Amino acid sequence: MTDLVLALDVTDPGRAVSVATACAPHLDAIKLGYPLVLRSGLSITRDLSSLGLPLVADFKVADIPNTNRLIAEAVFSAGFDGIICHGFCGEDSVLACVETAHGQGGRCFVVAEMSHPGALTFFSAGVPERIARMAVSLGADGIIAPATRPERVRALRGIVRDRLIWSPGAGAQGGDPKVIAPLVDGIIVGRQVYQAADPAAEAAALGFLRR
Ligand code: OMP
Repeated sequence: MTDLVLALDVTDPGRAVSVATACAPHLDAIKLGYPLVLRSGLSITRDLSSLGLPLVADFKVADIPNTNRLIAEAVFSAGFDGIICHGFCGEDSVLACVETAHGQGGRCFVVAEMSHPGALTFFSAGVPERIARMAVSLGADGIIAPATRPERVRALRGIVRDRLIWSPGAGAQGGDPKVIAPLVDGIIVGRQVYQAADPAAEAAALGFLRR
């Protein structure tokens, strides 16, 4: 079973709520990040809470431990259920997010390797493996790994074992959802769904991933 996570990078808050509402029956979680929250404010969680889906804040938190903690506290106070942080800032910074998430009954995902071509400038030479190992040792709930590079997801699975892998990069970024879904616990899809003429139908069509 692979979860379908909608990346709700819709910049108009009203449309974001209507897309999320239409797609909700076909989703397992919704991921919200800067493109929407910078326009809507954190209170968008109130407009989405009635959907009954986990809401994950993708702020790719990447700061010193104290600042990470303050960001994570704001995220969970606003009603989010999960947070995504970067791993490259090191153990103490990641731990601040993991501890804050767990203190609020939430989950923390750590970006191990990004999905875009330029990611390989720095997410290479064993760095993603080191981040994945660190995420496991700090008790993070899962990692983010690229649907654009299934072979890398396989390699990282060998490290994180039964921790979750959520994977963005299918659809608009060129990854094949059929290839990546069996390798991961959650597939993150944005534009393929929310830019479709009928987002709910597109989300429903991805339902085969969830079986
Ligand atoms: P689409 O490319 O439109 O499907 O959106 C992918 C979503 O996943 C966006 O919200 C990205 O910010 C996010 N994402 C990546 O695309 N690549 C990554 O390496 C990491 C993320 C993420 O952390 O979610």
